[in-house]
Amino acid sequence: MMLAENLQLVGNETDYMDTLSHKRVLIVGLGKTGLSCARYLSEHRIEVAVTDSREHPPALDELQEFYPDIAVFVGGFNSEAFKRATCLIVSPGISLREPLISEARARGVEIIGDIELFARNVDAPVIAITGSNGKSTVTTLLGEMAQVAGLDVRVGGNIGVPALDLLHEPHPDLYILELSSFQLETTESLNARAAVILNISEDHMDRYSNLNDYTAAKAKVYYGSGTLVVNLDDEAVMATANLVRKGRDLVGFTEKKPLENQFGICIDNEQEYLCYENELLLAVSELKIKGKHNVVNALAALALGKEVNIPLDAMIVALKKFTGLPHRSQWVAEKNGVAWYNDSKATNVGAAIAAINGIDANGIILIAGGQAKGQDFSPLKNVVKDKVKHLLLLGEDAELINNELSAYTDVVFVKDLMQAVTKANEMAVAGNVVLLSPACASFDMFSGYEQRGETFIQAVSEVLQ
Ligand code: UMA
Ligand code: ADP
Repeated sequence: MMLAENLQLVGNETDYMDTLSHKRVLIVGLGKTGLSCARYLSEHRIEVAVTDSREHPPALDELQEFYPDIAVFVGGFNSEAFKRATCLIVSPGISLREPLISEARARGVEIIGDIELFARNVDAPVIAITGSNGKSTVTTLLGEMAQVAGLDVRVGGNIGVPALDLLHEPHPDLYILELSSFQLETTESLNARAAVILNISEDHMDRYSNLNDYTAAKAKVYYGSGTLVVNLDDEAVMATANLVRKGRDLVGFTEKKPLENQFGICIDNEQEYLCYENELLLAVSELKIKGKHNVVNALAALALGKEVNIPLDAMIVALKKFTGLPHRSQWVAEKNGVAWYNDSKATNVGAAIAAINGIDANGIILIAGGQAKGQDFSPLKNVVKDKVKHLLLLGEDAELINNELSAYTDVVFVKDLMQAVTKANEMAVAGNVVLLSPACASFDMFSGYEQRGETFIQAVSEVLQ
């Protein structure tokens, strides 16, 4: 496609597969990622073994059906397989602090992840997107912008389709990857054409020692020689970018009026506009996605798209159409002047703060709780004090949230989402908004945030009948 001519190709180390073919490769983890690695390496005739600590990992049946010759060790990590291996490909769900992995590292065993394998074999420009919140929204939006522009684009990574499953002929014009800190831990050579850390706030504190440790993993998205796209309003992002920058191009986005080479918000005739430098691009009121955080997400997508020469007019067409993803500040219903929103994907405090701030009402009835993942809930105090009228808490760590917030709002404990919705319906008066934005992971009560969101939507439809 014609725009591809403007896109520089990133590094392509086909020799790496040769090197790998002389190693004894152990894939650690047999979920989506482990399966994608087994599939990719088998297709390249590289012999592998697989191990998973779970008795029946999700991809076991598929692996055994399609790759019956691959040795598989489940129901615990097989220490003999680790001792034999000279290269480990570790799935994102497994901490590198796992003792058998640390021991392997001490023996000089190569340790990589699926994104590193992708990076060593990719054949077209990559845009890499990480951050504590907003990744899936920006990744999807940018994918839609590229499509409107007529690019052959493949979108994947943490958002769902494992990156290696995107690597097949014919080569596309562009890859867009959502990357988690877990995936970045094992990634050194991605060299994205443009990369962004959207924001940094506490998440996964049950896996990292502290915020620095977590930030260091995210910083790897900027490794290489591509453009650094930065959130000018986020100090942690700026500090991280400045550490790795070394004279490279930097493009910024901000909630303020933009300066040179920046995307931001300008006021014209009392209306807010998305802007590039002085140029007005689109009135904020024309966006279908709501809340300041989503305006910032739109600016981030514009900044990334510009770096791979997606025409501004195509990006604006896509922006106007984009209605957002399910489970992210998703409008569910309105009855008797009360609006109901599902923000089940808010699995950390930063996300819940953004969702609450994004709602244009003071009388919010907030439903929150689940697994805390070691987070500090105190940053919620101010928004809860200002905007949340009742806080309905459920799940494993409800008490922890209560300890931080009970001084700032009325707290009610509920046993499940049905009870939360019933209670919220009794409490709400016209003008209020009921928001599910849990600030916690869902795995104590649900299979994931999708099931939690769907359960909420179902409960709302039953209660409002
Ligand atoms: N696990 C074990 N033992 C093992 C291997 C895994 O108990 O031997 C557990 C992990 O601790 C984890 C779960 O199994 O709880 C899944 O881990 P996995 O590495 O097998 O995950 P995959 O199925 O390969 O899915 C991963 C991402 N999951 C994680 O990082 C936990 C998916 O992101 C991603 O879509 C997929 O690769 C494709 O790239 C999901 C996620 O929750 C959506 N990501 C986290 C987030 O967004 O907050 C980081
Ligand atoms: P991620 O993929 O990083 O989890 P999503 O785009 O799926 O991000 O959004 C998850 C939640 O994070 C949303 O429901 C919303 O509450 C919050 N959120 C989205 N964008 C931002 C942002 N730019 N800043 C802060 N919070 C955000």
